Amino acid sequence: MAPQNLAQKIISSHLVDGKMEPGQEVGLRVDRVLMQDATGTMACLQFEAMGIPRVKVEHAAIYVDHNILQTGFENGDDHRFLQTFAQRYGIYYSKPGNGICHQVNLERFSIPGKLLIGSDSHTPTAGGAGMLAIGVGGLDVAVAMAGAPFYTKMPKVVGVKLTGKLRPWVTAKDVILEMLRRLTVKGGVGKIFEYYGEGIKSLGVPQRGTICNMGAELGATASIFESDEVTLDYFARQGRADDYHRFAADQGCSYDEDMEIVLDDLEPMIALPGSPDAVHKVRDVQGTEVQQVLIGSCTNSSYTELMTVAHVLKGRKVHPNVTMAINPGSKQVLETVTRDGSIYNIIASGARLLESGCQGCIGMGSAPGTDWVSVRSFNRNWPGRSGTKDDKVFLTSPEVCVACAVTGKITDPRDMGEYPDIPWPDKYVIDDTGIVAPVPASEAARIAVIRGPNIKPLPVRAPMEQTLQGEVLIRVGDNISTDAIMPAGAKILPLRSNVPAISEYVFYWIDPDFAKRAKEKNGGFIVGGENYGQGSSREHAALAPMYLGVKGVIAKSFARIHRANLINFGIMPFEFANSSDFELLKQDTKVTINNALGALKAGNKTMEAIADGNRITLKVDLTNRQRDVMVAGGLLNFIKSTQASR
Ligand code: MIC
Ligand code: SF4
Repeated sequence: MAPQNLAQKIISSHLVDGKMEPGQEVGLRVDRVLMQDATGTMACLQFEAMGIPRVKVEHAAIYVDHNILQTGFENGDDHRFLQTFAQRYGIYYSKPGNGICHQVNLERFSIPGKLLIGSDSHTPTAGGAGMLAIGVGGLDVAVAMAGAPFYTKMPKVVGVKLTGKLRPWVTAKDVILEMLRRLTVKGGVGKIFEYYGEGIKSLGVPQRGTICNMGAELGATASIFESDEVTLDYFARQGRADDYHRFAADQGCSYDEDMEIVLDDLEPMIALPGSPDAVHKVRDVQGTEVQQVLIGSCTNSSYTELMTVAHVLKGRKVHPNVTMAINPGSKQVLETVTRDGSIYNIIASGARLLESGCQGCIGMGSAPGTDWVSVRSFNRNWPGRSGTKDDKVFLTSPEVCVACAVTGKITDPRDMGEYPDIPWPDKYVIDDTGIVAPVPASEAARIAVIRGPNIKPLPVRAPMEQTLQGEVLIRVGDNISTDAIMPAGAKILPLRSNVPAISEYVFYWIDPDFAKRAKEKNGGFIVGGENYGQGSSREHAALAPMYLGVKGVIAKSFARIHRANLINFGIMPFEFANSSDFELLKQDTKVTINNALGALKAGNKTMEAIADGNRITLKVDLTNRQRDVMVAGGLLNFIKSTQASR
């Protein structure tokens, strides 16, 4: 057999269907799954609808980290549902306050060489510990928990050679910001990034995790590092040396594409408001006054980062015009920094210490004031995501963040003196109090699953119609994120378990009348530009439009997870054969696609739409399996029909 890279090794050892040729669909056996609260209630309801008594993967975990504000009964009810559901069906439950799913997963449950899928787009963070970890929609997780394979297109594997060593104050965040600068937010679609070379030796597992985490912003399927002595060291300090094994690429393996980054050449970088790929050198934008600094998120809230921040803050104060808040990635991080005494420097500086969780990253608190410049160590800054319309959110490393907090303006941290070289802790504090184990299968029947009134039944689409007909309900431009389609934030996120209620907010920031119009017109079509649906895995960006009667999205191109979610919920993802036809499909244009059902069944690669008298060719790039799913009206219907016919 030809020498294989890491991605090929994991994919070939998990392959149950299809051929490993880039672009072909592959079916993969899933070892482990991860869910979080904002996508997890739906995934659990979907799993329940399949009637399987116990999860069939080797490890499943659900983390409460997004919806933890508890401004009404909704979040608490969801937490209770998830905990009882988890105990009953064989899932580990991580309580609110225990940390962000990706950080806790890296610390406590990552295993090199395993295949993990998770209902959150930053699941690839676990690639920092040698896992092939892929972000997917909740329904894909539910199906995997039922023991079925996960299907995706075989990605291209890009080898990224890291040479040299990062200079002081330059960090892993700068590596991934450099990738975004070079490749943009759509440069990673259909690709896995595999980092190798002597440069990886100086990056710890959490730093590798930072790089893999923000590969999601490239649109990548996953990112991965080998497991080596650095990984072993991390696992040993986690008290999990037994979970380690060496997992390396074969000597002489090759990649579909190659890149190189010379670490010594990098400088502190920052993404300007609006998009994670608007990357510049900090030096080029320094001096801008800052009103808010936030440190945390699944990208950058490990022990080393918090310790570095604490060290910089020692004997210093947060600038009078700046409000600074920190949300540690996990209880373990917070506990270890507290044990070491460094938490004192953070509190004494005047920074606000928040609990471990997603917090301001998803607009759950910490929304900036009008015209504030907000500098964050997060991974996403699409307009409005912070919870404030017309926000100005910059993304950068914790090192740049803390420099800004102290000086009150965008500052290159190399102006802050000597770089604090933080050693790893001898041992992290190991205390899994925040993780509730499932009860043994033999006792599971005694656990009653508790449902509050916020948890509404799952809406299901009817099978595919013969003819698809309706008006264009909205036309949007390129790189529309799932945050734009289905916003989050403190008002909307608590409604994730209630599709009728959350549907009222589809496209809320772009066009608050969208939901009303969609209902009045009995559904219709959405028209989009390139990379439609970039960003999160939230299937509500498909599920809620489906509930409003949307039958198809016609776009120039799609982001991977959102495209899969559209198919899972029976919404046709059409691509323009000729992208200039985009101009013909304005809001209110009447669209008819005759014999859509027949064309789907016949395997046609195109369909013709009649749009106010114009004929437009639409590409239908679906595998046979996806066609069957579409005909059934979505994946849940499809699975149920295959279960019934067995
Ligand atoms: C995000 O960062 O956008 C989220 C919130 O974590 C989402 C998941 C969700 O919307 O529930 C993601 O990244 O998939
Ligand atoms: Fe949470 Fe933000 Fe990470 Fe999403 S990107 S999982 S909201 S911390």
